Formats: sequence, structure tokens, C-alpha cells
Amino acid sequence: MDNDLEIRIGLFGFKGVGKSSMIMRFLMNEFVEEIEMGMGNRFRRKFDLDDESIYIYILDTTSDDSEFIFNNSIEYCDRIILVYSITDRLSFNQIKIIYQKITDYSKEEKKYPKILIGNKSDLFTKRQITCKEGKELARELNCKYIETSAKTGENINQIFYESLLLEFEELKKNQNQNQNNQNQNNQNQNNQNQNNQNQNQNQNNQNQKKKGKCLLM
Ligand SMILES: Nc1nc2c(ncn2[C@@H]2O[C@H](COP(=O)(O)OP(=O)(O)OP(=O)(O)O)[C@@H](O)[C@H]2O)c(=O)[nH]1
Ligand SMILES: [Mg+2]
Repeated sequence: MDNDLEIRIGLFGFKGVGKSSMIMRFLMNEFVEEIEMGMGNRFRRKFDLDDESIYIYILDTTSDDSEFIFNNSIEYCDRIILVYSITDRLSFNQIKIIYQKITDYSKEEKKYPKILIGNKSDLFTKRQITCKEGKELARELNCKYIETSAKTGENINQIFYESLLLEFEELKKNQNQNQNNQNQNNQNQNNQNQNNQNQNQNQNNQNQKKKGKCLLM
């Protein structure tokens, strides 16, 4: 249980872009037209991979959150996903502002958003933001760009798995770093032992010389 991996994912974006609906689709595989989910809701889903359990905690936010709640939400999350609606230009314009607020507040680069979502891809006849614009913004923010639909379920699972993957990569990187540090420590310890051995050997030689001198006398 202690080794179970936990990952806390937060969805951030302007109101009405479909954050709660995406979470509902991922957790329940359902789409509800008028979803009622209070702000700050947290959800948990467990995965079993081989003999390991992975817990995904998901935080639902709203753009009406106070600065205090917003900052608390950033504290809570390991990974942050940015969401706009492809049918809503205002929500697209808000992305940079939200990104700035997150990077201003968080000192941990790990928390900088790595995934940008254009949701409501099923409403292509009402599209206001082209795929190209989405990709360009993603490139600018150093994010991966994915279009989703909470209504049809398109790519919804993928965005949570992508976050999980990023977390695994980070974990592996840290493990390798720790291993390298450990190897370096071992090497230093070996060098130290070698030095000590050399010193002892020198001391023995000197003692031997002294002894030899005594014998001669
Ligand atoms: N067609 C379509 N409608 C969607 C989609 N996702 C959400 N909606 C609808 O968009 C409206 C807003 O969805 P919510 O999930 O409440 O949006 P939200 O981002 O949680 O909004 P706030 O909680 O106010 O910040 C609802 O009427 C949803 O049914 C989608 O992928 N396709
Ligand atoms: Mg909501």
C-alpha cells in the first residue's frame, strides 16, 4: 500500500468549457446535459497494473474560484490540465491568463501545465477555434494538444493516461537520479576506503622501517 502510486490531477479552464463533464465521462462513462457538480470536488479512481495499484485523484475547479481556492488547488495537484472549448473564443483567450497565474504561483516546474485540451470536438459546426490555433498555443505553452468530447467520450481516457504517463516518466527520472547519486556515494566511499588503505600501508611501511632500524641497532 505504501508503494502505491498516487497522482493528483486538476482541470483548469474558463466556466462552461466542460471540465465537470469530462471528469464525469472518465469516472462514470456518462454524459449529463446539465451537470451539477460543486466547486472544489475531488474524485478518486483506482487502477491495478500488474501487482501495483495506482490511485488517480481528480480535482474539479471553476473559474469563479477565489484566489485562495485557486492557489490551494494548485498546491493540491501534481499535474494540471488546461481546458478550453473549441466553440468559445473567450475560453481560448483565457488559457494564457490561467497559465500565467499557475506559473506565477507555482515554483515547481512539474506543475506547469503539459496538456492543453480543446473540448466539445463533437460541436464542429460551432467551432470558433481551429485545430491549428490550438496547436500553436500548445506549442507556445510547451504543452501537448488534444481535442476531446465529453459528449462522445473522444480522447477523454487518453488525457488522464497521458498525465499518468508523465508522472511515471518523472518518477523514473527521479529513480535514475537517486541511483546515480547512490552510485556516486558508493564510488566516493570506495575512494575513501582506498585512501585509508594506502595510509595504513604507508604507516605500516614506516613502522617496518623503524623496526628495521631498531634491529640494525
Ligand atoms: N456538446 C458538448 N457539450 C458539452 C461537452 N462538455 C460539456 N458540455 C456541455 O457544456 C455545458 C458546461 O459543461 P460543464 O461540464 O458544466 O462545464 P464546466 O467547465 O465544469 O463549467 P464550470 O463548472 O461552470 O466551470 C454543459 O451543458 C455540458 O453538457 C462536450 O464535449 N460536448
Ligand atoms: Mg464544473
